[in-house]
Amino acid sequence: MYLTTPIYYASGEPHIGHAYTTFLADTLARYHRQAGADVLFLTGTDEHGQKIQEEASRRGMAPIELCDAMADRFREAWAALDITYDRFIRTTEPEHVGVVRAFVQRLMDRGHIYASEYEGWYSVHEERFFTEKELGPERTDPIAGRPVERIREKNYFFRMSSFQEALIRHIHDHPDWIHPESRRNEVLGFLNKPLEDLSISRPKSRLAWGIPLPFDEDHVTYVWVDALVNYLTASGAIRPDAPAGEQGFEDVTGSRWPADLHLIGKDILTTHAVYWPTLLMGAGLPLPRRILTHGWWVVGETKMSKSLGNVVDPMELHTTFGGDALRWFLLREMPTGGDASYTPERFLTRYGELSNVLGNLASRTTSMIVRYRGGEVPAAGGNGLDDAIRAALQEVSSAMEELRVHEALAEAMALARSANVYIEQREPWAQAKDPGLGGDLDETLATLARTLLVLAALFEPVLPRRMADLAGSLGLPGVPRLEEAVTLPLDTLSVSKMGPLFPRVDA
Ligand code: ME8
Repeated sequence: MYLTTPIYYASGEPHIGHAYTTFLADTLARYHRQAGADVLFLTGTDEHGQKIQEEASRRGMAPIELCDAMADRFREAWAALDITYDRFIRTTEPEHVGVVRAFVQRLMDRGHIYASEYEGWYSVHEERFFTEKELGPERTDPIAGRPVERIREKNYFFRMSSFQEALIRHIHDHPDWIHPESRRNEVLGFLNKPLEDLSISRPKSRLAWGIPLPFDEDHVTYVWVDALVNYLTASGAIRPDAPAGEQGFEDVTGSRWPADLHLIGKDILTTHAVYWPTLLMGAGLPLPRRILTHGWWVVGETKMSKSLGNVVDPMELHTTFGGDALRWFLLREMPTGGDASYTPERFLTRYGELSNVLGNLASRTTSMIVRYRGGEVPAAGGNGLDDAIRAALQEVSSAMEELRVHEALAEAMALARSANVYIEQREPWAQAKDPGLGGDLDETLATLARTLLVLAALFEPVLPRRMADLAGSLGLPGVPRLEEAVTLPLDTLSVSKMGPLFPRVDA
């Protein structure tokens, strides 16, 4: 299982949007590891191009200094948020630079690249081209209002247009390739118009911060081509130093290519579902197996933006509520693939589910086992929640396979709710008072202990820290895998009292 997040621009700090995609990837990675898969989970930073060069100069830094600092910021955030990536890629790494150069050379050798003139309205101040429409009647740049010039420059172009038919066919032949369906339709709509060729270079005289083209060192690779290739670099499929013909383009067996799943936000759908697959077709490489596009986090009803000053800092919520609670809120609140809104009220409501349902169940169960049976789980036949457990396992697994992560979490929480109802019905405190009901009490406690084990395994992908605490108070060295949670003999547990998993926080 090879899954990826976007590589985030090294021009800004990690925010809650980046955290969402990365949590989603981490939760899927943990889920598949639990199921025994060999997982490669990739994330990283996108470090070349105009955005980075401009931000570095604004801060009076060299581009690489900015990238070093930002790559550290992302790695620190992911460490604090318990992200278990296997590989953090930086596009300034020598290995990646080599793969990008080999990749564009390969496209050139196969006849898919040509040089041509690009002509457009260029703002020297903004260092970018604007379309006629963006300029308006005044012919001034829409950002700073300065004059623009008509310039012509040499660019290299990728014959993207020649892969239009093949891409449409691929989308039709693989109905699940782009998930969810609304995004698939969006891409098909885009492909209704003729596809243009893609400019894949910038003259170094205008933009120096990029990977030089191997066949013309005066030009650097367009940052999106550079960035997309990261997925290939990390797969280990391409060996740029090998002689031509042996670099891995002909045969990817033995590498992790193709990726099983690219996770992206809807802002970068076209680059991933049009540029990337056509570039891969040009290089003669297999396409990624699936692309999951998720929606947008807004704050209340407003877009999150630096200029509005409403960017939600994941680290602040992490400090107050813990990383697990943040992860739970983001993954439970956003229907996977859709949009969602952050408000402090919604956050507290979702947090309430953790403390009132799951946390409450865990503390009631462990304290009763300690109080009534000295921490040992009684051997008892029968399990009053067998059906509920079986149903939860089934529902969680099909929801995860179908990338309905929010529903998988709802199903797991439903099992915790059923267990709380079971406690109310069985009234173990009454069973404990009546010596004649000892056998019933044993069954109640054994049922609850088994359910907690299963819940620990089910929730581990989304609540890794708290579930490790829970496993600890059941006397286990770590969270059991699902299979073990179902079969582990209960007399191997040794239960101790625990503090609240999700303590009350004063709003
Ligand atoms: O686009 N809601 O990087 P980037 C949900 N470097 N997700 C959000 C979000 C929000 N408000 N804001 C950001 C780039 N994201 C390129 C990618 S990949 C080869 C190159 C998430 O730093 C979401 O996953 O702008 C989105 O696609 C990504 O961050 C964009 O991050």
